[in-house]
Amino acid sequence: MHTQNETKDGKRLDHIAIAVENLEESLVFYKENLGLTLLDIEVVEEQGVRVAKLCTGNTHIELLEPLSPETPVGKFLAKNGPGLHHICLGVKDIKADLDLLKQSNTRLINDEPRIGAGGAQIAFVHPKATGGVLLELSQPQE
Ligand code: CMX
Repeated sequence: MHTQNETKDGKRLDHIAIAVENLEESLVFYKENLGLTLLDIEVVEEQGVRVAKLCTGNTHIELLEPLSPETPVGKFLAKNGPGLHHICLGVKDIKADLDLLKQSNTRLINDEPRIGAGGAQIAFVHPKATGGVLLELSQPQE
């Protein structure tokens, strides 16, 4: 049965990600000044980022620090400076969702799932398809 926190097929806002130069410096605001709880800091080599996960109820905020300037988030910071990087929908069956998006010729960045934070299967939808916002789909590890 679906709850008010998710759609009939189990989609829900999982997190909002913000690109930052330095996690520890950014955590002074989010954790100490704002009072959010830091759940975890994780290196996700495949994505080239160090991720701090902050609890915001049923969703979370992710702060993304690039592992080097050559990574995608490093390049994003060089081009745009710190700021909103992507939003993420948690999904129950990412392969089925990707198949549906392919059937509608939606422009995807990833045709097949990759591994993201927490071992989740993730895939990005191209911002051209979403109104200019990078959208991540994420199926949590069982
Ligand atoms: N917001 C809006 N547009 C963005 C964007 C962003 N954050 N990042 C990239 N784009 C745009 C680019 O400008 C580009 O547009 P054009 O096609 O018009 O030139 C397009 O999206 C594709 O970007 P790209 O960098 O050229 O394409 P890549 O395939 O090399 O990489 C992407 C795409 C988004 C996966 C990569 O840039 C990226 O950001 N990777 C990091 C992903 C990440 O945050 N992982 C977090 C893991 C933690 C977790 O599980 O949540």
